Amino acid sequence: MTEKLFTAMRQSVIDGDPDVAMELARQALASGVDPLAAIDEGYVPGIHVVGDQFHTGELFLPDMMAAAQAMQKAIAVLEPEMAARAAHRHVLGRVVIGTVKGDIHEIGKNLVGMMLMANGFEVHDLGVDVAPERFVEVAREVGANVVGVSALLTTTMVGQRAVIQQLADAGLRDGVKVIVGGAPVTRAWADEIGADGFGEDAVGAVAVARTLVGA
Ligand code: B1M
Repeated sequence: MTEKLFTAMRQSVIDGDPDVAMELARQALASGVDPLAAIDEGYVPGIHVVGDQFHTGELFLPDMMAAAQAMQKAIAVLEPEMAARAAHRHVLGRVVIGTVKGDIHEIGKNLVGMMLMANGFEVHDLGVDVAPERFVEVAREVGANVVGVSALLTTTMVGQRAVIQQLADAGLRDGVKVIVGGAPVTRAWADEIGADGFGEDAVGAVAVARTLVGA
């Protein structure tokens, strides 16, 4: 039953059909399916198929946009339940998260933010196309212990280095741990730019964040 639901979720993203994607998310909630499992095992495999087909030229940018929209609409249905599960938890740390300047990919970053929230972190999400100065400004403003920087393009990954550099220039680097992630990001890249942690996926990002704040 759940497998059937996940297969339909995957297909709704491939079809770029937000109505079906949202309806399936509602069905998942009604039948007590873990919202994170619905995202990871239902919708995410669908967006990966779309990405691969875009890469091979079988699908085009409008198809990728429709798929992303279907996925985001479904996640919006699941989000209140994830937030409810996170309520009344002890705050483990303050995280400022965003996608680097020049990059508008937000689905993975949103998932990381939601997972951190669900696991007891206070999360300040700056959105996409975020200038390094903005990461610094908000990190200072909220007293962040962790800054999370997402990048999905090989051309924008350098923005992660810029955020680390600007945190250092602002004298905040000692008190702020930096986690980087995103599809093209590797542990070797994280080490090269002097990040404190690398998250391969949302679950990995939470594990790294917990370690970095000593939780
Ligand atoms: Co774009 N895009 N896209 N795109 N897109 C990719 C990334 C691409 C790999 C597709 C491909 O060619 N196969 C390719 C990048 C190639 C490269 O540089 N290596 C690509 C391209 C080329 C582009 C454009 C340049 C296309 C064009 O205009 N010609 C353009 C760039 C726009 C820009 O940013 N300036 C573009 C645009 C778009 C859309 C707007 C259509 C849309 C984004 C919509 C949105 O986010 N609102 C889009 C999409 C949807 C994708 C794919 C299909 C899916 C990305 C996604 O959401 N994945 C993607 C192909 C792919 O990844 N297979 C592709 C699902 C998500 C759950 O995974 O984001 O990897 P991901 O996040 C994971 C982990 O990476 C990690 O945890 C997450 C959850 O498990 N993670 C972190 C992410 N951030 C983290 C931060 C952390 C820790 C872990 O710590 C802080």
